[in-house]
This record gives sequence, structure tokens and C-alpha cells, in this order.
Amino acid sequence: MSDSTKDNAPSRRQFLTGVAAAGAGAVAAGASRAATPDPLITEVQPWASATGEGVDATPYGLPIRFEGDVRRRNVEWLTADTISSINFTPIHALDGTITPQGCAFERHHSGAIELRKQDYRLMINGLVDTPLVFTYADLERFPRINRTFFLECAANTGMEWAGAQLNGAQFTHGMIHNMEYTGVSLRTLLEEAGLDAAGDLKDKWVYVEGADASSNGRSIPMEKALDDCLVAFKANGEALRKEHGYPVRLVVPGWEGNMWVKWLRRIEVTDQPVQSREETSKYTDTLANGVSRKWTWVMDAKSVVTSPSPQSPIKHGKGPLVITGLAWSGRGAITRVDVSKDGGKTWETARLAQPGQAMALTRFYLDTEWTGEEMLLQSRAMDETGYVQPTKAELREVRGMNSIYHNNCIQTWWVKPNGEAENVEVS
Ligand SMILES: Nc1nc2c(c(=O)[nH]1)N[C@H]1C(S)=C(S)[C@@H](COP(=O)(O)O)O[C@H]1N2
Ligand SMILES: [Mo]
Repeated sequence: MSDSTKDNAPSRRQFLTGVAAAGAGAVAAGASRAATPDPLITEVQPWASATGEGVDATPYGLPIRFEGDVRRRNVEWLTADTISSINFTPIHALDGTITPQGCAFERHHSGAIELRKQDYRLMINGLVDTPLVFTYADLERFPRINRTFFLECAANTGMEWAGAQLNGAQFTHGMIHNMEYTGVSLRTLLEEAGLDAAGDLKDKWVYVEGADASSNGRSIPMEKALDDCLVAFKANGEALRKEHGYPVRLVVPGWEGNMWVKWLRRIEVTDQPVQSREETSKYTDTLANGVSRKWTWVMDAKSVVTSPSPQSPIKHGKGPLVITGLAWSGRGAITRVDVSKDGGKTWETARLAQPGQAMALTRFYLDTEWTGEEMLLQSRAMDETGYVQPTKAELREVRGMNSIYHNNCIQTWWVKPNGEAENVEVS
């Protein structure tokens, strides 16, 4: 080894020289000094003996075929058909924070529709000075905003209320994605129509609906509509995919995914909420006493370890281990994430890959040494309001057992000595 390693900690020296000293299994880490000649290094390989594919072989690229496992997945028994259904983002296999559109979860109430830009119309009516209809080309002429936000379906983790249910972070926490949106501020469009006719804006609402058969109508308080909502037409730099609302969707930062209306066609300024199906019979939370609370729009702070996890077991034995996951809060930036290996008895503070960004996913890492013993792995997020992600028991105390939506409790993975992980409940 070079002299520079002398100053490093013992674990680092072991990391670099480990494999030369011992056979597989008893090794400290993955980096190895080959004991025998490695044909992958010493032999000329096929990929170096012939030319590769020319440019334009794939005019719009897809992931390389070896990554075919990184894909959305449906849970068939959850819904009667795939038209009104949900699938899940493979968060166990992604890293960083941006979700590629191609594997970002989908939730449709009446299927994903195909709507051409030429056929697109956005109406603003109701209590406005001048009712307006925008074409897609009209929207492109207003000043634009670029911001990254997470969208979490209120039902994310909803199957876990009664006990550990689905075996994988993709299924327990995969109704979430995080994209950089480009669009026009909703405020800009509302002001274009003029809000004098609405009078005092404090108690006013906007009712937003989509062009699909379900319309997915929701009422949004005017204060939020004028604050940070976007009428978006690009995600991660490219046009919205059909399944995410092409050509235009509403972005409602930090609030439940159901309000992010896709294929957005109408915004009505009203003096009261519409009390639509989506905000009365659905997307309300029934408490222990049978009373349902509504207008629970904000997604509270939450986190999950994405690896190791049931779909991402530890394959390398004991030694250096990267524990990683995602944290987010609809109330602002994530300020801290703690990780526990013993079901919440003791905690270590994880490293945030970047400072938390308000209402966007934050990636965390805990670079650790695994003893090879079993772990009850948990993560606990804190946001800038001082809010701490609750345990399952704490959440149930407030919410009872009748809820589906807004389950933001601490998740536990039981990591076994063989590296496999299972969804378990530690409440
Ligand atoms: N028009 C319309 N908008 C919609 C929906 C829908 O079915 N139709 N589903 C809602 C729900 S419940 C969620 S969680 C998000 C899902 O967005 P995604 O499919 O881009 O992940 O869109 C919301 N907006
Ligand atoms: Mo949703």
C-alpha cells in the first residue's frame, strides 16, 4: 500500500487489503487485491474486440437491459382492476433523490388518458373578473418556475396500519416520487383572470379538476393556491409522461398526491369547498370514535430505509455497510434523520447527502460496520418545524386503527444474519 494509507483509520486499511488476506465470506469489504489472475482484467473481452452500437440506435434511450428489475410493480389483490389502481416506485433500487418518470408510481381513478397538446384547454372560471381559457401554447408564454417536489399518495403505507403487511420498501413506501417540475405559478394564472370579483380571498377556494373520466376534483384553499402551486408541463426536464398527466398537471407542494390533478382542465374560484367524492368519502381519516377528520392535506414528516430492505438484502457479509434511505416532509425541509439498528432503543444520526430541501425528498446515508448480527433497522425523520416522525404506537394513540391514509410511522426491517430482510412491526 502507498504511504498515504498509513494515516488512515484501521478500518480503512482493512478495507483496502482485506481480500488478499482471506477468502470470500470472512472478508471485511468488497475491494480486493486479486490473489489469482482475473480473466476480466487479463483477457481481451468481447466488448473490447468489436465496436459497439452507433449513435441513434435508441433515439430515446431506455435503461440498459441488465437493470430490468428496476421497474414499477402492481399488487394485484389490492384493486379489482388496473384502471382504478396504483403501482409502486422501486425506491429500494434507486439512489439520489430524483425519480425517473419511467419508474415513478402511477395512480389513476379511471385510467391514464392520451390528450394531445393541440386538444388541451385549461379553463379558469367562477369568482374571477374575466373567465379565461388557455391553450397549451398560451401557458408557455407566462414566466416559468423550476422546483423539485415530492408527491406522496395519502394512501402510501396505508396497508401497514394493522401490522406489517407488504414485504418490500417498494410496496410499503413506493407511492412516492420526486421530480423537478417546470411550469407556471397558479397564482400568475389566477391573477391573469383577476381576483377582485372574489372579494376577501381569506375564505375562498379553488376547485380543480382533470380531463379524465374520473375528473378527480378537489377543493384547495385560496391561500395555498396563491402560495406555491404550479401548473406544470415538464418533469425532470422533459414533457410529463402520459401517466403523470400530459400535457399539464397541478403541483401542490407538500400536500397529498390526490390534489395534484393530472390532465388539468378547469380551475373554478368558489366561496366554499365543493365537498367532492375525493374529499369526503375518500381521503378522510376515520378516528377510533368513528368520526372522520377531513382537510388533512399536508403530508407529515416520514422516512424509510430503502437499503438494506426486503428487496435489497445484504449480500456481502459483515463489515462495511451502507445503510441508505429517503426522508421527506410536507411542512418544510428535513433537518435530521436518525437510524436505529435495535428497533428504536438506540439511535445514530445519519448523514444527509445534501441539506434538506423544503417539500422534496432528502437522501440519507449511515456508513457503518455490520457485525453480521441481526438488526431491527429503523429510520426517524425530523423536519424544520421540530416535528419528529412518530412510532406506530404513538400514531395509533392519536389516530386509532380505522385509518388508511396518512400513515407516517417509523418502519422496521428485520435484517437477519444471512443478510435477508423482512417487514416486521415494532410498535
Ligand atoms: N385527473 C386525475 N388526477 C389525479 C388522479 C386521477 O386519477 N385523475 N389521481 C390522483 C392521485 S390519488 C394521486 S396519488 C396522484 C398520482 O400521481 P402520479 O400518477 O403521477 O403518480 O395523482 C392524482 N391526480
Ligand atoms: Mo392518491
